[in-house]
Amino acid sequence: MAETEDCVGQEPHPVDEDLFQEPMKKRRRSDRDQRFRAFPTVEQSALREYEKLESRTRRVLSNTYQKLLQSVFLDDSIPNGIKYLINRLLALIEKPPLDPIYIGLFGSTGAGKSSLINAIIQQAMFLPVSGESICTSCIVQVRSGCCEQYEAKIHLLSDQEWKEELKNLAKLLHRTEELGREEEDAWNKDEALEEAIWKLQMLYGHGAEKKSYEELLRAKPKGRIPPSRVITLKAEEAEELSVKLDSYIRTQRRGWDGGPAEAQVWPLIKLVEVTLPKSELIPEGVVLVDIPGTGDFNSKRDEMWRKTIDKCSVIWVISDIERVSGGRAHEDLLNESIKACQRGFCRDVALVVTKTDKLHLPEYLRERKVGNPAIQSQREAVLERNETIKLQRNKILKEKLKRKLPADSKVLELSELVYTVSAQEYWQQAVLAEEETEIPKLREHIRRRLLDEKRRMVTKYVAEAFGLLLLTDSFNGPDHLPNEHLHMSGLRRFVEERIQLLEKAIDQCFAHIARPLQVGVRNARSSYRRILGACLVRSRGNQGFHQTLKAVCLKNGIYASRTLARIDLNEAITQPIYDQIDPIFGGIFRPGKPTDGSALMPHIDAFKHSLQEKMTEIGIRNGWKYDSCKKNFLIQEISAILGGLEEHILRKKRRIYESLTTSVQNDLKPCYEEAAQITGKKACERMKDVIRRGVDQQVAEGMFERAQERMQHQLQQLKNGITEKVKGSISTMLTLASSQGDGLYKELADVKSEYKEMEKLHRSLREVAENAVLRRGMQDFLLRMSPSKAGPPQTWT
Ligand SMILES: Nc1nc2c(ncn2[C@@H]2O[C@H](COP(=O)(O)OP(=O)(O)OP(=O)(O)O)[C@@H](O)[C@H]2O)c(=O)[nH]1
Ligand SMILES: [Mg+2]
Repeated sequence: MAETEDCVGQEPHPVDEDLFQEPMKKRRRSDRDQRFRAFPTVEQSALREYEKLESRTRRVLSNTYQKLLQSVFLDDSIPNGIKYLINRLLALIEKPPLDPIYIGLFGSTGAGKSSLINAIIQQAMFLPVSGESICTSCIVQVRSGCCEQYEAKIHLLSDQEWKEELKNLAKLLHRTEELGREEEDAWNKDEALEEAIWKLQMLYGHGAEKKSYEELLRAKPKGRIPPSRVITLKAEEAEELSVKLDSYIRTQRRGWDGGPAEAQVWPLIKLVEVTLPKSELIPEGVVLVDIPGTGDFNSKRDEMWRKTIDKCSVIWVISDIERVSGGRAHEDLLNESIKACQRGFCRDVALVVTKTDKLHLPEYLRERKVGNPAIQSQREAVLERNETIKLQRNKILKEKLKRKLPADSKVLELSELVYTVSAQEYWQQAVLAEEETEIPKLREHIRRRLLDEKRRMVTKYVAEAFGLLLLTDSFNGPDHLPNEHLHMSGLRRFVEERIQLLEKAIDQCFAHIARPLQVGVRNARSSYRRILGACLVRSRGNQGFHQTLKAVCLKNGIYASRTLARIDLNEAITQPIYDQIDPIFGGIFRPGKPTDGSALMPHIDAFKHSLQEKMTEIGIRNGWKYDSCKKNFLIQEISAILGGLEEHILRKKRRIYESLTTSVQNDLKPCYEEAAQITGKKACERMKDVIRRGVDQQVAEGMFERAQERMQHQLQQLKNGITEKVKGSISTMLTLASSQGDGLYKELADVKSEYKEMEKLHRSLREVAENAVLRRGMQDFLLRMSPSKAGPPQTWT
């Protein structure tokens, strides 16, 4: 991203340049214009206007900052108020333009994730794909930058992280028991074991699996590992990079020997980041993330897997059309995505059904209900089936989301939850036209998302900057009314009262979860044996399960690999509690407006409004003629402080949500450790026994109740955190607002011109929004009038 920011920074922007000339009049084809080639004209203009607004705001802030610094530069002590201003200005100047929007493609192996990314970025065969075996071996992030080159960064596990994995792999392979022939066979078929051997052999060569941990520490890896733990590849052409990258990404066959040297570092790869040159098709600021499989045995990689899912603001669950109904893996992935909405930042889940071209016409016609108009061609059949699937899956997915998420979640309002795509037909167009492959639709989804985010972010940024300029300017205003202090202390009392009310409201809001938690705990107590039993039984009995179970215990109840479905005992036995609390939990942390007082944010909003109202009221009563600036600033600044709170809450949400499983995992740790030590005859059965007994004992001693308490405790902590933060910031602000009278006032540099400029920028926010609506309206109108109706007029050049 550094390069990206550089490019933005280099753009010359005289502040007084006329801001919103029609783009048609200014045919300057700068890099900036090029960057939005991915957008149809209407969206291009809106994005460009928002970017201009933002960079000019930054410029004004920077000028103000410099002036302030100059005026206090030689002072021995800088008044607190000025310090506050300087820090706030700097924080705003350094704020990144837009956090990247991560779009996660999440799906079982072979579902077509990598093929889909290739189609979206219009680079056939760029990422490796395979029809035969598991293909993508690690998380791959694809974005476009502003440089001409293709670049990839391969991030490796750190030395420490690898040592930790090595220790576990060695433990897993350590065989102290005497095995019978049958057990020997079972041992050899164990998936966890196979994977462990494979990783060691890949990195250290044959025979590594027989070495002890200490010996492995001394062994020299075959591949070249740079000290920075990042391998950077560069290329002029897509194909060139694709070839270089292939063996890092592609899963290597087991038992394979020799092959490319690059592949030898495969067990160490944590993440691959690919940056394309300015892309025609994915705009800068968007990152497509190929998330293969269901996690990893290595804790660090597994954590990355979870975190990657959680940082996605859009998740596409990718499913092969032939597996979309009834597949267990598909359901698991869907559930995981919905969990990501609870834990993380995800606001947008969609189901992307792939390979819609796969249709056997005679079979389809026979299965199809009679009575509908006759279907003649493959194309008609595919399109009809797409419609049917959309209707069906849309309904199912919506119902599922409704059960898990609060009723007014944004994602439930989305009209399109299901896409039916064909990456193959996108290239071949033998049966379907480009539009019908729905790849363009996915691109549009991406663009809309980016535009929304940009609009939201710039609006907030400009408003915040305006507030700061107001205050800076007011420092240079005329002296204050003599009875100023009186009002300030009144305001202080008012704020204290309001904070108490806020605390009460938060308590009431969190109280909603108490009952479902209780019911959940009861359900968990009555069903944990059955759930645990199901987790510990494999369809093939103990065959091939021995080391996997050991791996589960070594990892405190969690085992994830590329080949098996994820096993998480802690999550499984707490699921009945989650089933009860999910909608309530989602409700507490939902963004947007409340309906019944169960959500947290509206209470904070109400607090904010009451404060702002009070300020206005005081202002009117006292005829704050000169101080309208100050009042406005306080109002703005209250929004800024409380806006920061929202992010704080979002970050805490994950810990709180996971507190149930974390608590259970902690309680069961001794039992897992005991089980992991078991060796010798019938080790698998004995391990299971230890786990069963351990869980029984913990449940009897109140494990689920403790988990419940911990979640409630975490919520209390969040409440305390919120009130502490509010108290701290508001008190700084009130001190600041009354500081001029306290002798902290200081003659500052004149920032009148910056203030005027900022006022203008603030006013034009509305103008930009109106322009966007107007242009969209015109486009829709033209589209309706055009006889062909062949999609939106797009200018790709
Ligand atoms: N017929 C058809 N085949 C497709 C389509 N998209 C992908 N495939 C095939 O499906 C197979 C798997 O595709 P990949 O893109 O490798 O799947 P993936 O989800 O990335 O799989 P992993 O990397 O193993 O997780 C390949 O043989 C692709 O050619 C499609 O739209 N139509
Ligand atoms: Mg793949």
